[in-house]
Amino acid sequence: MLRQPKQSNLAGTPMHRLYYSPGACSMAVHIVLEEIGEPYELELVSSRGHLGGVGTTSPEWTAKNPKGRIPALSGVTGRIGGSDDLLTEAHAILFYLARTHPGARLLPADAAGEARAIEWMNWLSGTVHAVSYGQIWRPNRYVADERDYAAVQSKGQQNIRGQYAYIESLLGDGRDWAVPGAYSVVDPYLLVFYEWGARIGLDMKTSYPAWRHLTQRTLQRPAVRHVLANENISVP
Ligand SMILES: N[C@@H](CCC(=O)N[C@@H](CS)C(=O)NCC(=O)O)C(=O)O
Repeated sequence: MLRQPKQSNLAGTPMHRLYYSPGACSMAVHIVLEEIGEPYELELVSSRGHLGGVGTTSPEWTAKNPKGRIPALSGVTGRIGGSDDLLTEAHAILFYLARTHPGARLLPADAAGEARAIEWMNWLSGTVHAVSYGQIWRPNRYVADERDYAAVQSKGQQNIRGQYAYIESLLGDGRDWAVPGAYSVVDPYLLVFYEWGARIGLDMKTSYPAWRHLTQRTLQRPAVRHVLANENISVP
């Protein structure tokens, strides 16, 4: 059963609730909520196996978010992807949180810088996550016959290797953060993909030195350490 969201925080505005699953792409949103430092609630919706709460494919969850995915954030005016006041899609949620909390400086203020952040987010969510990790972890989305799963997974592994080499080449140009100049919502999102790389058998420690350097800088942030401990995720 999903819990009823609390109505408001002390300022009378709705308190956000993040629907998340440990180590999933929702981890980037969890980190950004911590970076912002305002109270929020968490509700676990398992995206794989049974980690607790309801599952992403359960009727309780799909009634709320027909896409059957996490992350989702409650307390955001309007409706497109899910139920009233529920915002779906990691990219949308990360940008919403950054824009509603400009003091946290989680996105560049200028149009070109913001477009660079979108350039990262769109490719990571639409290609690396949806296509390549979809092929590896959800081959059933691509082919109906289980006998074809191994071929789809193998192609996904090949796609990820090419995409990770590309990420390494981008980060290897001497920049400090993913969007050069400052930490942004893209960095915790990239951390998710770094950890996933280890999960699919890549040697993240030695094969991607520039990415590893960025990850080590990201791991120094208290908000990041807090969330990794909370979700019980270790990063190589
Ligand atoms: N386009 C969505 C994708 C979200 C997504 O696929 N999330 C995964 C966890 S990382 C999920 O909920 N998987 C559950 C499932 O496919 O049933 C986004 O970027 O937020």
